[in-house]
Amino acid sequence: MKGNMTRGWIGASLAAIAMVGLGASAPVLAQNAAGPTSQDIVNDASTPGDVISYGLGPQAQRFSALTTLNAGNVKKLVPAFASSLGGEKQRGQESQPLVYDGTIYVTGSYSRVFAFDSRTGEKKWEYDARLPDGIMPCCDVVNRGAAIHGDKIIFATLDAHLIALNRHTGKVIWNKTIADYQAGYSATAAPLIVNDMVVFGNSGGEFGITGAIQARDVNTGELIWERPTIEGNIGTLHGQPNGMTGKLNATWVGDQWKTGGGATWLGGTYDPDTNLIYMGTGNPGPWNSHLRPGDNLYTSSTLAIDPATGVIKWHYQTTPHDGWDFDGVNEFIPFDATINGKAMKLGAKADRNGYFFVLDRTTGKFVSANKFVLQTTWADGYNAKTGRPNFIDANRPGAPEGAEKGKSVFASPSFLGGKNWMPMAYSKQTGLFYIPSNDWGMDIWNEPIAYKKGAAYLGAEFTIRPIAPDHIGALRAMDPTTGKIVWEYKNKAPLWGGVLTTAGNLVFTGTPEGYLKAFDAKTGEELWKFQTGSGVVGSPITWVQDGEQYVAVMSGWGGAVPLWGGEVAKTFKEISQGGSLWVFKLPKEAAGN
Ligand SMILES: [Ca+2]
Ligand SMILES: [Ca+2]
Repeated sequence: MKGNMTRGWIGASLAAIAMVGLGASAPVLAQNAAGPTSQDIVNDASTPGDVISYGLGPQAQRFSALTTLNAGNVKKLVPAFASSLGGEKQRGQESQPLVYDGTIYVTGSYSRVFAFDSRTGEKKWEYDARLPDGIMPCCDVVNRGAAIHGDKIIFATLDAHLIALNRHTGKVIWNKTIADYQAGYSATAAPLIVNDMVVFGNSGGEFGITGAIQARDVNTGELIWERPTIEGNIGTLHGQPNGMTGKLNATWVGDQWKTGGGATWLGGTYDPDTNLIYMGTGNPGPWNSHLRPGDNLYTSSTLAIDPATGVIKWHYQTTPHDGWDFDGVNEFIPFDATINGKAMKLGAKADRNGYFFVLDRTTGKFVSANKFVLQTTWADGYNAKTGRPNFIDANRPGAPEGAEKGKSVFASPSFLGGKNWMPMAYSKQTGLFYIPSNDWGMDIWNEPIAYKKGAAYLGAEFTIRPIAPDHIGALRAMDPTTGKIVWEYKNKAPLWGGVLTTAGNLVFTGTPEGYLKAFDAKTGEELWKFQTGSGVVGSPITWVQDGEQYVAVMSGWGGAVPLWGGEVAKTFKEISQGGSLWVFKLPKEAAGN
């Protein structure tokens, strides 16, 4: 993994998708012409007729209170329609659909957005971003989803733009450059709407970029505040300096904070109860940890941010001084539970490093960390008092000597993570988190590296390896009050799709083998599956339409695994690419039995 690792195949494919004409305008329905407000988005989880946020609510619990479709009748769930994204190039479809006012909005690979009729699947419009040559996404040309607000659909592009489209026509309302793609920046996360602002993160942690969170006016795209995630950088508010992130050189040596990584590439969640935005941060740069002594704040952390100012209210670092590419970007999901007889406002995160964290979401105070994967070689649990990992020093990849590579170690999880980007779900009915996890390790060794603008900044090489004979993927139900795994479903290929849970005692997730599957939320029993024709790496949703309950998910195999899978690639070598929105429903006559 040296030099520019993606330029070849990205560059070759871009000419082919230069511009597809915009579709015809859809008719505007007068009663919903104004569109969703920020308050509607806060209430998204309690309005089952639409899905207007990434995660079914800004807390991103991915929990639906609907019970029409349930463990008793899910066998009667049938396809309603499928809509193809088309295009010569397909690759990973990691998007979560939105549904509003008779339209399903999805983002596709190569920074595309589609609007489909939610009853017939007919395409209303398509928008294709005009991507330049030389974009540098590390891990496939994916996008995780759009945001909706008022008359706008807002999404981020692989060349680090944020674009607002008219949701009725697909025409551009505003288009802002958020960072310099030639320095390695890109963007793939679904934006978050908070108080009429678009809050979003950047990608590029493998290129020595500086992670940052931006908040922009949803109506104009103008920057309101920016908060860099690396100590030593200065934030802004309304164009004025607004204080340094952390303290200069407290956890970084010399000028290393200028190329320190900490990309915020998965976006964040918002909790109206504490009025905090929670953003995860990626790995420090370079991967070779011997080149950057210190904890390297605020990489591999969860940050709690004041939405009004962008100031960091608290932080918790899941992997101090990371040496394995354990990005800490995973979603931090607010939930309430009683622990040791005390009702608490909590948040949980299943980290790439293999541990499931529960924190006090008001203060960031450490509550617990429990393993959710088979093996963690790099640490043996966490110190309950300090909240720091008990490192196993012998299992950190060694320092290079001169031009020689350092000592190779076997590390588990692999850098692809005990859990990667794919979002988990929390059921208010069972009190369990459902984690799409993977059991795998890697040989990893360090090499010398120097920063060069727009070039990979790793100083490490690796080979991914399986660690179990029968599976890599494992969907696991975690009790956050005990840290125990209640059930697990093992999958041969790595799991790479998001999870949905419902009050109908159901858990949905997709597999690379092409299935959307439904499980009993209490027991893990597999109840239903449907073959979509390509790997499912998107996030499912559910809603009510015309008195019937619907489920939708994107199908289209890709993402980081086929690019970096190494020895585990044999578990998915037969899987075809694709690019389709699949929509299912429980017919009225099948409900209630
Ligand atoms: Ca809703
Ligand atoms: Ca990374």
